[in-house]
Amino acid sequence: MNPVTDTDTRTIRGDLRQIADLISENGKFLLTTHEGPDGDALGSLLGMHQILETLGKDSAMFLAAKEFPLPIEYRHLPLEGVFHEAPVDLRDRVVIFLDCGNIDRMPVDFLRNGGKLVVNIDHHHDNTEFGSLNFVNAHASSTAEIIYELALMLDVKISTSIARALYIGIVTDTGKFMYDNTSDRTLEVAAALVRAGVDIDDVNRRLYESVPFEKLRLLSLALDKIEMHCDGQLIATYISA
Ligand SMILES: [Mn+2]
Repeated sequence: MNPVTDTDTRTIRGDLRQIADLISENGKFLLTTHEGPDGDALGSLLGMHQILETLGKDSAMFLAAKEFPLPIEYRHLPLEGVFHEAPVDLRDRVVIFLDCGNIDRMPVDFLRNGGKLVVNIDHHHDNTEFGSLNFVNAHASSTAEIIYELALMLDVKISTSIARALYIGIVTDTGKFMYDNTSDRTLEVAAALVRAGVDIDDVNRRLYESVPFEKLRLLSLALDKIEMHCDGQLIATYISA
């Protein structure tokens, strides 16, 4: 089998409408994402949580305690309410994994089999479809972009706060709209989020321009030791304690 063809024909797996219906039919949710969460993981988590709350659902977010404190660029996100343990009514909750290509990226047993059902929403082409219900769109720039489409299906008005969370997911996973996963649809979604009130200058400053002094020092140590190999095809460096 030609792996390229196989990937091409399976870039969209599952039906987002089914997930929208499942959300409409259920009242309680527990959301999570992969360990070592990045901007898309956290933005999707927070955006989805707020979308569910807008629908009047009971939504809880889970991240392991070891993830805190988050990297400095994400500390401004309103994640104070995140659970670090299983909620007592876990059996009644639909567990939704966001941006998680395989279930081992969130190695917490109760999330796998403690809830009512596992839903998996992601954009990694190699997603293992571990959920009872899966939606994987490898064309999407980010999970946040998929969550925006889901919000449209659910008729949720995008508040500035939802927009900001989803925008952070998109801007980080596209390398500020520079990677080739940035599609015309990605830019349309980003434009809609800006219309919903995202302050892109503020987001940019918090994500990219508030570099701690210690991080700059580390960078300077690394740059100080760069070596060129293979006629300039490879530049390497190292940091030692
Ligand atoms: Mn992602």
